[in-house]
Amino acid sequence: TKEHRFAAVDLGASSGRVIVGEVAPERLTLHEAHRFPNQPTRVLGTLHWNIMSLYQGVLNGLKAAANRTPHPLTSIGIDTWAVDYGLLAADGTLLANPVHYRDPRTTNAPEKVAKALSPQALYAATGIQHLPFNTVYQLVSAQGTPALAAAHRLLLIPDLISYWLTGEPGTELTNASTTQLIDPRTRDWATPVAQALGIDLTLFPPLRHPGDAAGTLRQEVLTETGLTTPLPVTAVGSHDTASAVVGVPATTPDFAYIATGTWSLAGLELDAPVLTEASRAANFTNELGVDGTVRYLRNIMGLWMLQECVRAWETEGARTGSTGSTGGTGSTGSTGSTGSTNLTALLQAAAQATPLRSVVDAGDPAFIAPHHMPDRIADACRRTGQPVPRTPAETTRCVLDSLALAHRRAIDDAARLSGRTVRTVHIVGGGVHNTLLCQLTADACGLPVIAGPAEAAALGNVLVQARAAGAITGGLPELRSLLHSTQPLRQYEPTGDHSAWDRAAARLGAAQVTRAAT
Ligand code: LFR
Repeated sequence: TKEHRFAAVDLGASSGRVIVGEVAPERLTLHEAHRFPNQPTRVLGTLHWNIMSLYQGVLNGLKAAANRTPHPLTSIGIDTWAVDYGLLAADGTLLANPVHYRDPRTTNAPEKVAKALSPQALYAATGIQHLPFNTVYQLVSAQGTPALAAAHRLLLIPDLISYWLTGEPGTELTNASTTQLIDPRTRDWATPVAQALGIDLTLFPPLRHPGDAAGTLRQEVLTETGLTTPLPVTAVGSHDTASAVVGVPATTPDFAYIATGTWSLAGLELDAPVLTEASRAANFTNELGVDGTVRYLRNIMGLWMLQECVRAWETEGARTGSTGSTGGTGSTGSTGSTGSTNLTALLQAAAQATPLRSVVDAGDPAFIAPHHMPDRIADACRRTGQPVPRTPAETTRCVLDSLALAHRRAIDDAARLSGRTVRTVHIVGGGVHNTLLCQLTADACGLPVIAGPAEAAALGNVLVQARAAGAITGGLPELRSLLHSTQPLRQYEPTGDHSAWDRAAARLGAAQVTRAAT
C-alpha cells in the first residue's frame, strides 16, 4: 500500500514545531523535523508575538521536512493557539505586529462590551466562555487605533501563516469560533453580535472547514525550502486544541479529555452546544471542533504556572549567582524553559512534598499575566488561609495539586452541565510527560487516566490532512482507533484517599468565584 507523508505545523505558546507524519492504513508514525522557541517580546509596553521569527521557523521546518525524506510530502496543515490575529492592508502588507493574548490591553474591554451586550446575551449567541483575551475584547480595545482603521483584512494566526505560504486568505472555522463571533448552532458568523459591538465582519475572509483545500505553496516558499513539486496546504482544525482533541485516542464515547501544555483545556466532546445560563455561570465554552463537534471545556492555567515559576526562580538564581535551589543543570522538558533548573529533580522533590498542603484556583485569571508567579501563588494561599509554600518543590506541588483539582472540577462540571457520564479521562499534549500531574489527575478524578500522545495536536493535524487526501477514511472514531493502535499510551489508576481532594476543594470553595458572573 502507498504511504503518504504530511507536514504538520504546530505553533504553541512556548515552542513551534514542524512534524512529519507518515500514514498508511493501520500505520501512523511521527518524526519531528524541527522545533524552535516561541519567545514573545514586550515593546513600548505591549507584548507581541515575534511573528516573522515564527514564520522563519515554519520555513526552516518545511526545509528540514523536505530534506528528511526523498519521498514528496502530500500536503501541509497548520495549527496554532487561538484568538490572536494580524491586520493586513489592501495590498496584503501586515500593518502591525500581532499582539499576544497575555497583553493587558483588554483589561477594560469586558466592561465596554457589557454596555452594548450583556454577558448573558453574548453567551446565548456564541457559547464562548469569558476569557479577557477573546478576539472580541481585543478588537473592541483596538477600536480607534490606526492599524485597525487602516485594516482591509484580519487573519487569525494560523490563517496568516497559511496566507504567507500560499497567498490565499481564509478563516478556518474551529479557530474562528474562539473569536466569540460565531454562532455555534449555525456554525456561521454571529452577525448581530458583531453589529452590536461595532465589529466589521467583512475583515474576515470567507470561512473554511477542516479538510478544505487552502491553496498551494508560492514559488518563493518552494525556493526557500527546497520543496520541489506544487504542494497543497489543507485546512485542519487550525485551533491547536481542535487538532489536539482529534488526537485523543479514545475507544469509547464516555471519555473526558484534558489537552495539556501551556494551558489545560478540560472537558467533553459534544455534538451540540450547551448554552444554558448554568453553563455560562460555570464559564464553559462551546468551541467548534472537527466533523461538526463541539469542544465543551473550561480553560485552566496549565503548565504556564510552573513555567513561570521556573522562569522566576532562574532569574532569581542568576541574580544571586546560584543555580537555583533545586541545583544542577539538565533538561527542563515540556515546561519549555531552557534555563538551568533541573525539572526532573524538581518534580521528584514535588512528588515527595506533603500532598494537598495548599491549593489555589487554577482557573483564576489572576494567573494569566507573566511575571511574579511564585509571589502570586503565595498570595493566593495566604488569602485562603492556607500555608504558604516555602520551597520551589512545595510551590511545584501546590501548582500540580491545584491543576489536578481544577481538572477534576472541570470534568465534573462538564458532565453535570451536559448530562453525560465520564468513565475515562484522556490526557494529551505536553503534560503527558509530567507523570506526577497525570497520577494526581487520576487520584483527583477518581477515574483511570490514559496519557498520550504528547503530540496530539500534530497528530490531529496529520489525520485530518490524511483523510482529505484519501490516505485514510472514516469519522473521528476511526481516526482515534488508528491512534489507539499505533501510539504509545500509559494508563494511571486512581490511588489514595479520595476524600482528601473533596476537603481541598472545600478550602477553595468561596475563592472559586464564578468567573462569568463577575
Ligand atoms: C491552547 C490555546 C487555548 C486558547 C489559548 C489562547 O494553546 O489555543 O485553546 O484558549 O491557547 O489562544
